[in-house]
Amino acid sequence: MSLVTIRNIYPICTAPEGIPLVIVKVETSEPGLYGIGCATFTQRWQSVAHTVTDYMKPLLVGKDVSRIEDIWQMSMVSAYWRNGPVLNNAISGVDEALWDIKGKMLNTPVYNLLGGKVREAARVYRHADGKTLEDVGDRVQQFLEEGVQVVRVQHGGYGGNAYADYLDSLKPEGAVEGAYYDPLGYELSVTELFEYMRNRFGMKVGLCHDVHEHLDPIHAVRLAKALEPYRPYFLEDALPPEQVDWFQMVRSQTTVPIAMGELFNNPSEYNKLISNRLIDFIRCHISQIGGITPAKKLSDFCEVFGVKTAWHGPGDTSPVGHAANLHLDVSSSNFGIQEFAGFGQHSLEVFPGCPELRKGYLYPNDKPGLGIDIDEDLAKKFPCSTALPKWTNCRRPDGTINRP
Ligand code: GCO
Ligand code: MG
Repeated sequence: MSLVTIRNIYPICTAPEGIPLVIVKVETSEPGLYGIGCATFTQRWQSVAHTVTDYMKPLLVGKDVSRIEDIWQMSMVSAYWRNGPVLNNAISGVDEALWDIKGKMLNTPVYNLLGGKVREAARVYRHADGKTLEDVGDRVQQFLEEGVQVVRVQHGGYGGNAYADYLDSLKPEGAVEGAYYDPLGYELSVTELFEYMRNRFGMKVGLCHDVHEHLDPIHAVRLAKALEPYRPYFLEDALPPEQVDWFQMVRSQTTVPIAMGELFNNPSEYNKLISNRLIDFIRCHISQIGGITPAKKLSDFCEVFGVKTAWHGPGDTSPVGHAANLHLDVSSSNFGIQEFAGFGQHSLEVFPGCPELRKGYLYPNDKPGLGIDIDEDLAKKFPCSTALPKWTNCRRPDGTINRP
């Protein structure tokens, strides 16, 4: 095949489940040959879309589609300042689309370009939450009956604030609006949650929990110590990225497996955590670090230090992003587990070729490239909202903003 070049690049913004998603489509000089990639930063989806149109397109149209590494490196430094969430997501959309194109040109799935399968499917963990401990437990039971082996348990969302009806009594006069929560009440609720789950399900079920950076560092250490007898599968985001040096104390005080990464954009945020073995699972949001190209490098770097992958897989990762996660999952020896928020019916229709979940495992198909497509006409029927998120206006009882 003669030289194939990038002919057009554009964003497709769609919200099949009400969550804004950004997909990038890269069309080539070869009629009918195109790729798609995930560029989803849901809180700033418009900024990513503009970046794709205003900068990635003029930068890359005419470039050789085979030069994935060079295009990634060139895109990363093109704005001089780099490693931010908006630019990284725009780069990810192109990067994943180029891997998709390369697979299509070679008539093979992307996982074969990453070293081939080391497993047939990726074991997933699902999200259980609820109004009461019994509700959370019932949700765990449902997942176990579906064959899921690891469940993330939360009681009242992040910060356990959903049912803290006493919160108003803790606020000062004239408290401004926000997503208030009580750190102490939350911290105590987590040990109650794990006590309940272990009494109901025993010690063999994998249970993880997402602190979502809602505790002061020393209280995060205290919580990790308190959970040790309950043998969590992992404790996630116990600290905000700005306080990761406290992980040394977590490590010295407990053997609770530590997961961190969805908020990282920049290698300098995770390099030392990995090389000093201060975490057990790296959880980056792959589009947040720039796509498959950096994620594969990060996964291999982690393998050297015995750190496993648990890529971010929430509702604000697109099905294309979940497919990209999965091609890495099935081809990485140090894969740990895959977060999977599930696909709604609209998503299944907008994104033909979604990976299939069967008995707790997510299966890729054997189609060339990422194995997933997007129905652009149908995508248009689910416009993205421009409303700003309220949950990130996270506040402690006295009104202090907390990392969300
Ligand atoms: C997770 C994450 C998400 C994030 C969300 C932010 O572990 O899946 O914490 O729930 O809060 O992706 O937009
Ligand atoms: Mg999380």
